[in-house]
Amino acid sequence: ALKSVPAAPAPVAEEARAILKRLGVPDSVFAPSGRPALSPISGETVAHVRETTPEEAKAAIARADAAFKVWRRIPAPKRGEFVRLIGEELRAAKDDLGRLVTLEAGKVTSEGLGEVQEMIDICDFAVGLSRQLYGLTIATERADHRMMETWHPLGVCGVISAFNFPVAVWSWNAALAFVCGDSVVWKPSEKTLLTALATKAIVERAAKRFGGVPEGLLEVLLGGREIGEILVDDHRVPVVSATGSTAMGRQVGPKLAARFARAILELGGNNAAIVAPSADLDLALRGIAFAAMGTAGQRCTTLRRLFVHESVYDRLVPRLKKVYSSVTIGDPRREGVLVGPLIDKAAFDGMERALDEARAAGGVVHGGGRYTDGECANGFYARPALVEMPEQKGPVLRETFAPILYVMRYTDFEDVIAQHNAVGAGLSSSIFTLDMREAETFISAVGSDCGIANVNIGPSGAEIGGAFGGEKETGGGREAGSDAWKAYMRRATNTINYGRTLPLAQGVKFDV
Ligand code: UN1
Repeated sequence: ALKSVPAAPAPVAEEARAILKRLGVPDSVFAPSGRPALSPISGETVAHVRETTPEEAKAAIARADAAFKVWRRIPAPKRGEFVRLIGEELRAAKDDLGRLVTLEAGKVTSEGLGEVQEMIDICDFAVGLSRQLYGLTIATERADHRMMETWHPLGVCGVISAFNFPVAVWSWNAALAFVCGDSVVWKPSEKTLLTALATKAIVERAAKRFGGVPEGLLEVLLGGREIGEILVDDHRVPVVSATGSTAMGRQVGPKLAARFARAILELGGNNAAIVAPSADLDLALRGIAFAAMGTAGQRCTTLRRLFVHESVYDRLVPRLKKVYSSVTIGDPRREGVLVGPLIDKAAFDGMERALDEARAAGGVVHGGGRYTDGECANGFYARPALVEMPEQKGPVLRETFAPILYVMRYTDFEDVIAQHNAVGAGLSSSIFTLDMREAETFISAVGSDCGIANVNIGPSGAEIGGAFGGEKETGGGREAGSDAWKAYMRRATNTINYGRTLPLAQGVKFDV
């Protein structure tokens, strides 16, 4: 029976259109013949967005290339001032943009707002970075010489982003690219055009306040894969940062390699956690629940595989099952809802297929299936599934972008590390243990092979201060914090002779 719930929130399309207006998205971007922008909350069409034609895409890249040639001459701390203003505009727009993320991507309210906070955080980081694009001074082997490295702007930076972090992923790339002196051409997911348009309007406000931002510093290409391909194939784009599936990366990576462009790839994850005998089980339970069910299992960093030591399995897994069966699913705008809709039918069908395969492989499925209560009838809401597997095989070995957690028992620590690493992807990982030998081994050279390895927190929800990305089929790229900025610049090594002779390196003699 339905619990007594407050009146249904406002119709999705109306609310989204009001936000777009408030955020300053012009009517000219919409056209009846355009691509429908849907909300996964209700399946409603919010608007029809005019798509970018191939000719327009090429013209946009040309404008971005011209903008780069102006922008690279602006001192980096001044470029940082522009990003500071973007951060200010994002602060002012946080409620609206966060809500639009909820409406368009289906994230629950706090996660929609959290996504915008992530944008603000990376802007702050980039502002500081704009005064710290340091190169080294290096000891030379020659007398009266100096050797140093200089970091220069690189060019047009292509950004291809996915529906699940429709605006934060753009910001990790764009905030760095802008302070590094690059222009940006952004191809957002065709499933999240509205948040992209809103972001563009916010950046334009910052540009107006800054004054002197060259036209074309941020271009947005709206459309499907063909439009993305134009960006990937264009020789004026020396670096492309692409977030999405490993299948997408397999297309994009070789194309970029063929023209010697730089690729920053952030692809699939098949992230695991190990629960060791000494684990704090209360803490592990919360960590696992958020990492596995948060964002309805649609994060690259979502927890998908759980290895539980046999000595704690019967204490942890029944509690986990309880959490799974009682988690609140529903309209992500409602207070208390933790699991919103999947992005579309294809995502739901993929989940069902994986669960069938898991059953065929001997798995016992708890939960799963479509949730259609009340106002959820028109979206693709799924009950999160916890699947007890006899071993790691079948669908456990790949990423299904949905809330499925495969649970397995383990006995031996070395063996579980081997199993942990025995999948294609290498994005994020974690261990719950109070044993410092296990914890340190897990994050050591012989432990997790992932780009992110955590202790006593789940694999998802990384802060922007660290470099974000992973190894193997995750693509090897790093975005956001630490020294990820270096991928957006080119490095020149400079050797200066301030003497009167010409000593050659390696002791070579060449007297003419
Ligand atoms: C993604 O799913 O593409 O670590 C990125 C996290 C977020 C980013 C996820 N900060 O879960």
